[in-house]
Amino acid sequence: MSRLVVVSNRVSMPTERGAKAGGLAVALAEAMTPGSLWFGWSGKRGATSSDQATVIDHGGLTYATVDLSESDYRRFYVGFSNGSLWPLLHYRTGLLDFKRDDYEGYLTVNDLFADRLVPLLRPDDTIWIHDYQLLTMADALRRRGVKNRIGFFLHIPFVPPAVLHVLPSAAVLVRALAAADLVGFQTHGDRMNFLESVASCMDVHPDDNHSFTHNGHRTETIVAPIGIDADGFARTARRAAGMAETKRLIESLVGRALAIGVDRLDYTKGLPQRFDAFGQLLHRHPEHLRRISLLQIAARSREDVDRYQSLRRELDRKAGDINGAYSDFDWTPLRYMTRTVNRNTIAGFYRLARIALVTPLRDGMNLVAKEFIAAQDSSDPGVLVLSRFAGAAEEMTEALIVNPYDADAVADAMHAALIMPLEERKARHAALLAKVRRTTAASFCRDFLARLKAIEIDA
Ligand code: GDG
Repeated sequence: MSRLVVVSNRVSMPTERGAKAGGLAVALAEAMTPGSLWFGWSGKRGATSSDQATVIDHGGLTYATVDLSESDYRRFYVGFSNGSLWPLLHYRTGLLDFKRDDYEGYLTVNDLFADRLVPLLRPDDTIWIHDYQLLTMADALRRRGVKNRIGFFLHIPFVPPAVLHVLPSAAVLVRALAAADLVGFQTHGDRMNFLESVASCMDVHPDDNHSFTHNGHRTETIVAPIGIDADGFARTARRAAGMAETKRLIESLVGRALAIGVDRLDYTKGLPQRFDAFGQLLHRHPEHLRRISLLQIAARSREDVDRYQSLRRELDRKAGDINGAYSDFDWTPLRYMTRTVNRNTIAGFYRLARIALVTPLRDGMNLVAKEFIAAQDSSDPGVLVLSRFAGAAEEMTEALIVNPYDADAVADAMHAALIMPLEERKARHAALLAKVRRTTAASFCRDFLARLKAIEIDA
């Protein structure tokens, strides 16, 4: 049987597991059947980038990691990946901080990854590359003569050509992606944008299967929405009911409704707009004064990128404004924390919440929306307020779908959620839960890999 080789920017080493269980790490853990190899950056920065990968066997899996020099890390990761590609692919062209030197560093690190991976490869390995940091790696492997099946999955959105071309060298990236045999997206909209970009950059048009051929190489595409282990997460949430943190939260609420937001502190997540909408709820629907608290967990992220520091200052100020304007001596409307919270604790908090606010300005999928639904008590479930610009909205149509830029509309959706009759809450939750249980982390991996392995390649 062919061995699976997963490549992602960051490898979570077994010793770090649990510390930072984000969506990507959990989904990839599902893909890693015994014998698989996981290759990527170690998270370590040194004087020079590694001249060979460090290979460790653990728990039936092989982990192969490389260190990056400080300069490679800055140009590849901070500079181009997070300063150019991240804002661009979230439609935020105004935030683009493009520097040619960063772009060159990006190509260098994608080449370095390919150079360090090639000696570890076997002829029948199936290679699965993940996400926006590694757009040119499939092509880098091909240039080194690698003939294996290569799949690529993009976890974040893909933009239409008019937005894409704001980035200098965008066409180079699109052509490099076409070196993969299978390119996967979270939504139909993202795939359509990619195929239009292929047409615009390469003058190549897709067939009826959304595949295209360029210089004799055929590239297939797939829509494979990522999900979570819904039943496992539901168990975690139920168990959390007995935890000390859950009890403390219940006591502190003294019967008030809880609204919850859980996000990385990132400008794509629409946090300032969410705070404004919460302020609007208290202003326009004063019957909720003293009756609701919003708990916003905003785990600090990418603190070495300037825009993330200014966002944090903006949120500090807005939180102060709302609490200054509406607090009472025994009630704080907004509880805002930038610490990382334990995953089990978060599961218990979701279950207590009457509303989840998942209102990103753009998001590839958004796993918080799925976690919240999985965590609910189905006899008295909370209501999901979901941005139409999250990939999750393509499937999760029974949520209250909002435009996150419209503070009044989000405030009205919160109000509707607070007064929603139990029967309607149950019906919406049941429909959403069925969907969350259907597309899980495991089914995502299975569907993508089945399609990749079915592709005929000329060896
Ligand atoms: C990218 C795409 C796509 C958050 N705060 C804490 C914490 N989290 C966990 C959540 C959730 C995960 O992190 C976040 O996943 P999201 O999907 O919401 O967002 P991104 O991090 O931006 O992920 C996204 C995803 O990749 C997968 O393809 O859905 O669109 O942007 O699991 O619960 N976890 C803990 N403490 C926190 O404070 N433990």
